[in-house]
Amino acid sequence: MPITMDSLFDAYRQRTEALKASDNPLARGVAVIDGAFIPLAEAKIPLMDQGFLHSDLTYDVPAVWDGRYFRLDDHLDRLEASCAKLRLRIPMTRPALRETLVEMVARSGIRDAYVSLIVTRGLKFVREVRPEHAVNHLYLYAQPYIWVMPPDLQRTGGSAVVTRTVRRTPPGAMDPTVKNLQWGDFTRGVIEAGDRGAIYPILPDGDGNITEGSGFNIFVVKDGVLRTPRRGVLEGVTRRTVLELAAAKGLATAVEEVPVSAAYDCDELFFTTTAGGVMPITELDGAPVGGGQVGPIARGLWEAYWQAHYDPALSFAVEYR
Ligand code: PDG
Repeated sequence: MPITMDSLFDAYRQRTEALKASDNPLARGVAVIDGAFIPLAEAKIPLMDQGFLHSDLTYDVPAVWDGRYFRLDDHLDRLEASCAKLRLRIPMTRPALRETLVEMVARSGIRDAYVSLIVTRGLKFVREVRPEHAVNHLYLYAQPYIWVMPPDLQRTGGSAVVTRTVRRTPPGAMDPTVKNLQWGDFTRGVIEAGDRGAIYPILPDGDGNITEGSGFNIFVVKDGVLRTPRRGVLEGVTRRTVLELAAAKGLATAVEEVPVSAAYDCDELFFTTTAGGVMPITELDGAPVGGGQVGPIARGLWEAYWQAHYDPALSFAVEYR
């Protein structure tokens, strides 16, 4: 049976209701602190953690869908690469980390999870310690799946603006391929979008191109060709999945500079993130995108994206107890 929005969201709603009825103390979220699995609401960070004091950290977010981790190793590869760029080390071996991530989700009983791994410098500031001597901290948690775009809005598509008051932090100042929580530019973007009657901000780079938005990559579709910005963005795992799925459908794709004007002159526009998948945008700066309805390419990729979550080459099942 091919996946449709109706079938996917109906099955998801049933799993969510079962989770809400659960009396498992970890069902509303779980964190791993010093090797112990505790309810997320009770998890704390030490005030002196430099991740908190100076945002000296990197993180990654894989997801579990319908009881299956999706592209976990791709997320762990990206986290390792991010750590290397910041001279951080994950204080756990890869097999132990993988096992803990599976165990954490299994214990919670959460079938559809947003999973976060955060690596911080630790308790010593960079002025006090050389990176090779720092004792880095690792925080792990899982919570019920987060939708950057709520399911019902995915049916009609969301609204966005190209921001006028803020640009994306330039790569020379902060490397956006290192997933980070320095969200000052995105936060300003979200506030501006709300002020202008829209939901999502698209941040330009200040040189006439678009980059990304508050937690998602951006695709523009024109005459059947998909384009997504090359520079100034996180190299999203969802973006990569969509590029692969599009190529498998025989669609042309390009990762390159995408001028702001291309966003205003496109047939379809959509965003991608682990926290919500393929998110169609049908209104930009108050005007309809394409015909103002979710387009066929976005819809086809939406279906292929969720179908891919059952592909054993990309996902594996968590064994719940
Ligand atoms: N760009 C940025 C700045 C992101 O934070 C994310 C993911 C992406 C692109 C897409 O990457 P990927 O396809 O690998 O997920 N960010 C979401 C944010 C969630 C939220 O709550 O806004 C994530 O961390 O899942």
